Amino acid sequence: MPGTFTHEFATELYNGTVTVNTGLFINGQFVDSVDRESIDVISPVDGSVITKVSIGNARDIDIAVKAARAAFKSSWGLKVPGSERGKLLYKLADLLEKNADAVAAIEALDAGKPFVYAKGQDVQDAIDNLRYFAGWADKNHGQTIETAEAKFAYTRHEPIGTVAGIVPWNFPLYITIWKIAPALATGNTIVLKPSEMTPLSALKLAELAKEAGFPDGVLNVVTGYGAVAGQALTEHPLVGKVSFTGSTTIGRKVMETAAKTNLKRVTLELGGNSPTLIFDDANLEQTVKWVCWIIFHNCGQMCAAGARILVQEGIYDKFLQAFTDAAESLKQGDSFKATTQQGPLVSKTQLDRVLGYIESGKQEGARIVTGGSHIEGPGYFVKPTIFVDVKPDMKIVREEIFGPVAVVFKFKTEEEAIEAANDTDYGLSSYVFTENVSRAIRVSNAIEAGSCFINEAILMRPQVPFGGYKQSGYGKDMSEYALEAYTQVKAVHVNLSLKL
Ligand code: TXE
Repeated sequence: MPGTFTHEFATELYNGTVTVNTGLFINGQFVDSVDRESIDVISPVDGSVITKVSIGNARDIDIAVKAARAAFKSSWGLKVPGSERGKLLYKLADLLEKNADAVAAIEALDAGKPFVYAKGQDVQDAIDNLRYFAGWADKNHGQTIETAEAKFAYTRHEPIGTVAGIVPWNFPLYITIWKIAPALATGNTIVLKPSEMTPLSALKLAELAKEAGFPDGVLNVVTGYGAVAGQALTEHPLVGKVSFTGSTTIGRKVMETAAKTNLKRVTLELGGNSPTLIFDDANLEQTVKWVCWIIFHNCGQMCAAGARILVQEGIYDKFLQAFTDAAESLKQGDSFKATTQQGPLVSKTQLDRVLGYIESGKQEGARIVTGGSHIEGPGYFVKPTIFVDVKPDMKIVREEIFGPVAVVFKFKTEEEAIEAANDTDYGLSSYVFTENVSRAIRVSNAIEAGSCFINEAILMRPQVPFGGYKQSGYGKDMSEYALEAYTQVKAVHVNLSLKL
């Protein structure tokens, strides 16, 4: 029998008991993995073991995919009208809202996020996305096309079948919803593979989906290692599409595997190394607040983090001082305290990776203005770090650090800033701070990235597409554009005259 994890919270922000089923969720039931193997779930706050969850292998994936395929044919897909699918998604959103505190507490415990953000951002954004796509479920129509006298054609937006959602650890619940909501709204069934580091919120979501009344097999969750369960999903011949969010290295591999097997469709949301451009006329006080969010929110573990900060020479000194003061005042620590603004990195591996980048920055001659070290203790906390005296070819400039580390450049002209902003293999997001509207639009048009935020940070909305240019991947999450990624268009030609 699969286990249950129970945790009692008695904290400043949340008091209550949460339970999470720790088996695999396949065909509407929590079950043990075939091999009955499990993995430790580690707290990033102190390195302790929170619980264990089952880990699936290729055989578990096969069982889950076949259950999802059977559900697609018998009780979802073209069998259930969009309006009914929408109702279930609304119900799931309502249940998530009802359980928002408990789910946020799970996310805070598992990923080390401050509870305030886990609830106000991750869980709330997940609810908003579910409702947005619930509304689309009965509105994703095709077209009627006149072709000749007594002839016409029409298009149908049909689901692909069974899709796979492979999810990382930085926004475990929120990114899970990016996959589930459009997939189910458009009539697909799904097998989800959460990150092995943060599996708990997806398992809780599975329990809520069962309570909402989704037919068995429509939504399945197989926790496990990427190289085993994730790889098996991308190889499986009954999976018609993979939606992947993770590293560029694994994204490349997912694409290769999809090409070598059944040519399944692939959408990839990979890393980034986004530029933040600050012009002389920017509002200093507001810009500093936004920039702290852009690079330090979620401890910098954001694909859209604007880590390369380009500042015009006239405002450079004032900005650097104010930004340094703000970074030094960020409060790190206990996720369940109202004052905590920053948690730890997600794992020891991520801590070592980020410290490795900081070391490489020092070795290559960049100068640390503040931070630059691990905060002593059992948790994976790193001080907010700012580098200056950086050169375009340094590793800390070229690669995605994925931690609370900013590199700050000085520039003179708009042209120079645009060139530096685009000097990267990535193209996920970008940020422009200026009070000159013409410049804001001109610069955002010139930046090679899938998003540009003008005078604000990464505040994503379900109505707005998100996805990269260049090696940040392709395909969009959220918005009407995401519907295309989960449907295939059939053209039906009709001859009313019956004549040749
Ligand atoms: O990512 P992986 P990691 C970037 C960020 C970070 C780096 C490494 O720079 O430092 O990637 O993080 C699953 N087939 N991003 O190693 O390995 C894995 O189990 C199928 C940016 O954690 O790409 C997990 O569920 N799946 C990113 C997911 O892929 C496989 C968010 C992501 O893990 C697999 C996370 C395989 N062969 C990291 N191997 C973003 N875009 O936001 C692993 N996985």
